[in-house]
Amino acid sequence: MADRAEVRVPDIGDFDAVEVIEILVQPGDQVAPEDPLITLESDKATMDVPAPFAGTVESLAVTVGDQVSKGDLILLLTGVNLQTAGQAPSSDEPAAQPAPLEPATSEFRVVVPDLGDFADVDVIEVLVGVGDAVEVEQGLITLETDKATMDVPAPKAGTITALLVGVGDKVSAGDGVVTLKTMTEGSVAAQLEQPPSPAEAAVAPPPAPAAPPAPMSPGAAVFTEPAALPAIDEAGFSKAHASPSVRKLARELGVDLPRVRGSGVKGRITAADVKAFVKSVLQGDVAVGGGLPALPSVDFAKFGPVEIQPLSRIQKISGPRLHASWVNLPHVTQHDEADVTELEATRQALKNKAVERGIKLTPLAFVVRACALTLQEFPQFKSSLSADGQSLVFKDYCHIGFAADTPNGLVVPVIRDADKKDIYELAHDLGSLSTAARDGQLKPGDMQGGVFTISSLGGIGGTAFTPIINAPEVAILGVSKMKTSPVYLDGAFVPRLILPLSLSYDHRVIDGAAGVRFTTHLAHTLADVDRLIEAIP
Ligand code: CAO
Repeated sequence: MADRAEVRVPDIGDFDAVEVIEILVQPGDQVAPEDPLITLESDKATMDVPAPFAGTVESLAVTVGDQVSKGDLILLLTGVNLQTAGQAPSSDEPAAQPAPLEPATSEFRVVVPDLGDFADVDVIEVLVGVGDAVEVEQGLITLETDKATMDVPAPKAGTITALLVGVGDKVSAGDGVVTLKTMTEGSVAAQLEQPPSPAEAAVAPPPAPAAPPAPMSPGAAVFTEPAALPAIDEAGFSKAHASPSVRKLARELGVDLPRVRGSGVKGRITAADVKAFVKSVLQGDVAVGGGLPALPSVDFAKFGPVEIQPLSRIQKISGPRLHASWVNLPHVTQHDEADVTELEATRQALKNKAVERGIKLTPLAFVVRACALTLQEFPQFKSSLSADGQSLVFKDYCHIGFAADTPNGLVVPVIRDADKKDIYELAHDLGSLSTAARDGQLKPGDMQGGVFTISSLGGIGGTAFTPIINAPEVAILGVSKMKTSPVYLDGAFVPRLILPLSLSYDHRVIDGAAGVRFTTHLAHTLADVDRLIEAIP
């Protein structure tokens, strides 16, 4: 059968036995080149395998849940136009030893998309450098007009080979931004299993270079101008658990992916979820907001010398997240105090023992333990509101995050199963995660899955503050510096060591009475030293 071809898993880098999490086509479906066929998920990434050429799906060789590796058969295509495909057909005979093809690479210019009425727009930031690996949709440069700022995103994943603009340049639609070297279309490229015979190879045309990208539609640029559409949280968008085809759909529809609740495996966002989200917005079920009033832009240099210091990568990521939480979650902060006189005496007594085990026993370990115990009694404080705002998601696990101050900015490593760890194990985890955070060695998994966060400024000072909730969590505990204060006890003032607590909570989920019950319980737990230091069964 001359027009029949096998589509196999392409080279997917270092990954092996990757799970098929979605089949996007059925037998009988007509597919065009680059149409996504299946979605694969490793522990690091979700990727689509696109059709290498047009054809009709004859049969599928994989199902959801299968583990596949490079070279595994995905499906059979019929009606393949071999002239345009530039490839040799598969025969009905079992395939002879195929030589796995190297992924084809191509290099092309990414150009400024159609900017509507704008021309000669200022480049105010270049977000990448030569040699950087970029993801599809990752911002390359930021443009600014007097009305709006927008990122020009990478149309494909690849490596930057040249920068064609610099900060201060003025650009218009069609001007080059960078040159990008890609591995064919999408994150990975599907390839024909059957290589051409030596004779065919001699005459076969070389693989067609990837077509240069069509100028991007205005929808591809991300306007942060106050507008009727919901603003896209770029940092959240790039992290959202969705395949490239779903991301593309979300871009086309202007959907802010972090706001969409994923119904797929492990919370992955599917195309149906994106469409359902759009429907809810149109029906008015989901508020999208109308943008915030812009802040005045001041030319500080008019008043004296200034120095411009770019934000760190972490600041660029955490800033929009903090902002999103602050503007989306109605924060209330409940301040309280815990009497930690006995706790501190016990900690001092245990400190040296801990040092012998290579552990630094700081007050924070006790606070984590007390929070884990209190969260058992108040599970609502480790729940999350569903994206549609209609239900609460209760979690049967207790991974607690803590804010760590690093030279590059704020990060939140997460202690896994904090409720199953004793005080020494918690202190050990705090130490090792803090060190990794400061050395920039945290892995993405070390910062995921938290249900509640603690921000301790107690080692530095302060009496109280208003921590910002690490959304989609619903509460965060701020801890300030303990100090000896006069407390009226049994008819006399006595010196007691007092730890200030500041609990911020999402008032949509937690009401004031629950907030103060939580901090009261937490304060009692911190005073109950025997409970805090008891071994975990
Ligand atoms: N009151 C008084 N002293 C305290 C204290 C408190 N509440 N908490 C800690 N301390 C003391 C510790 O005992 C330690 O003293 P010694 O060295 O004499 O034993 C000292 O302060 C420093 O502690 P540490 O910082 O090494 O350890 P930690 O476990 O308290 O904190 C970490 C670890 C990573 C949370 C901390 O280093 C950090 O980065 N804090 C800043 C967090 C932050 O920036 N939060 C704001 C985020 S925005 O909301």
